[in-house]
Amino acid sequence: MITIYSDEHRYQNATAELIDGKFLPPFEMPKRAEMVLEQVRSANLGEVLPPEEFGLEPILQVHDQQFVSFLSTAWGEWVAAHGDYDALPLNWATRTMRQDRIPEAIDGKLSYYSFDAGTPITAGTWRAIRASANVALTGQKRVANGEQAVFALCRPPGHHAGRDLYGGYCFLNNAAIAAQAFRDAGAERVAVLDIDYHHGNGTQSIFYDRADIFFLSLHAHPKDEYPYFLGYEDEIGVGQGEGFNRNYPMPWGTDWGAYQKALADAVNHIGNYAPDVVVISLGVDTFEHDPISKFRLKQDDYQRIGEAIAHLSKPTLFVMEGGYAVAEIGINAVNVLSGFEAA
Ligand code: SS9
Ligand code: ZN
Repeated sequence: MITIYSDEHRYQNATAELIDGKFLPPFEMPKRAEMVLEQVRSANLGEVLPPEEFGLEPILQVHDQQFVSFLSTAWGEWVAAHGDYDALPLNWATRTMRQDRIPEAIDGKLSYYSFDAGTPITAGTWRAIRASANVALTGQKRVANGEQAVFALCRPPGHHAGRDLYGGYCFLNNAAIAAQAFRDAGAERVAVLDIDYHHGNGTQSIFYDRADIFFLSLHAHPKDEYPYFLGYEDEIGVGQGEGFNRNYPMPWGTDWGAYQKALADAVNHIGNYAPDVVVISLGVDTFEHDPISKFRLKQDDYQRIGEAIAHLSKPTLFVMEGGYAVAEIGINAVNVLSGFEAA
């Protein structure tokens, strides 16, 4: 299987991350992607190729123009206001406040366009996120041109990012951008299966009213886990999209036994949908030793995930999302891919 990778992810290199009330060294760090690349190489998964440049057009099929423009200028505006520190928002427009005005001050804009304070914008964020989107789009193009499966080794991840919203380490929704690009290249139906530990709230919200892109997510229950405010089972889509969104929220402590059943059900629904292509939001933060998560999947379980996905026999684009047990991310991610290829 071909892997698409760019070094430019290293430009997203935050000083610290606000988590559990503490400023800690970032969990979402460059080493993550480097460890996955290292495992791709040592497992001889296949060729590693650089991304092509696609420009902003495919990004703007999924994201709001003003949001993208905000991402491109946020760092400069922040430095002018506060100096050379990572940019973080501190308050949000929640109940009783207005959401129909976009503030002019950079702090207000960060608040308007974000949903958490754990996603720093740094000097290199814009450069890194464009490269990450190009990695996904290059993988998409390869699959559209006949490759059976491609691994887009994206970093930063994307599945929490909405049309005009960033958070959860995500700015541009790589998987959604790729799914839309498949549609624009002629695919009639696309299924996006999100197996990251966290609900893919961004991807769900982007495609919620559409029948042409079926979104399914297996994740920790939002009553217990981040992002808390989306990912319940009764979110089934709206309007034309009704019936084309499926959530599988699961309790803390979920291991292969329960996970396997949810995965089998999701795969079965995808099979019935008969998509032209499948996009996998590949998070491996479901791992038993992940430092920020509470599922209990083991290394070998990732092979079985790959096998289950392979049974669909569809052209498949794997898009890297989360996974924070840095030493094992590569092993677990590549296990999904080698399980897919062996099936
Ligand atoms: C844990 C807080 C988690 C955000 C995690 C985003 C994961 C993206 N107490 N903060 S895959
Ligand atoms: Zn995650």
